[in-house]
Amino acid sequence: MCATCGCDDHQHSHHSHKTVVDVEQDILHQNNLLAERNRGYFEAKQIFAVNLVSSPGSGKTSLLVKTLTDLKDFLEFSVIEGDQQTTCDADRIHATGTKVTQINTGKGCHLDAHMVLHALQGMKPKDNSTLFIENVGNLVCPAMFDLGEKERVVIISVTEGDDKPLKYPDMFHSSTLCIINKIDLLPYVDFNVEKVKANALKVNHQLEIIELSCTSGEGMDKWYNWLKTKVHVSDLSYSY
Ligand SMILES: Nc1nc2c(ncn2[C@@H]2O[C@H](COP(=O)(O)OP(=O)(O)OP(=O)(O)O)[C@@H](O)[C@H]2O)c(=O)[nH]1
Ligand SMILES: [Mg+2]
Repeated sequence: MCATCGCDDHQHSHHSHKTVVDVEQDILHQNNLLAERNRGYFEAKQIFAVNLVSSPGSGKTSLLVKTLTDLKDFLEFSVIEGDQQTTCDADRIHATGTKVTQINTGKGCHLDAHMVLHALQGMKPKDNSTLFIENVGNLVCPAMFDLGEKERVVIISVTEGDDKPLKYPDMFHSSTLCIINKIDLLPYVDFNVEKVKANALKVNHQLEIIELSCTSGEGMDKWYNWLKTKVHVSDLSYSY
């Protein structure tokens, strides 16, 4: 699956277990140092950085497109898009008029702090702005890689099954907000919202949870209020 984070090595490596663990720790250590550098940059420029993570297709880009469209007159945004291939998502963001940089990871199954550092050097987001980083669609590897973000937001959609927080705990454990997306589809799928919430809270007691639908717009106000609180904009009046 991934050429860089070492997740493949567990199954296929001929190295001893110790070597694999050493290599992994080294990669993560290097990543953490660069993540701290990014974090310092964000703090100095008062940039609110959000790392959006989820399985492929849970609605990361849809959430961004709707948010950027609804709030662009009130907040300054920029976006870093992470995908293995294509500029599909960056094109969707660009269409909203928002500054966007695409990172193609090739075989890599996650963004790392170094890639984000490079993207920042090119795009130079404005002071006091909000930066969304859409990670590669993957519920596993991105959990291990701190990008220097202030908040990590995990999206789960109702077509994925309410057991996912238990099966992929690292992602839910390392996130501060969980968005349950596509609630417009609840009548058609076997997905118990109370159960997924209980499962997510089992993994992370402090996780905030918001249910919404990017398609119908239901619940989007709660997400905007979360953003508003985090960005510390006191006199923001929305018109969505
Ligand atoms: N019914 C419904 N469909 C949605 C909703 N949000 C997103 N979708 C659809 O789900 C599909 C995937 O959405 P994306 O926003 O591309 O998902 P993503 O997480 O960015 O996907 P990757 O970048 O490939 O990981 C699209 O066809 C969207 O139209 C929603 O709230 N309800
Ligand atoms: Mg996307």
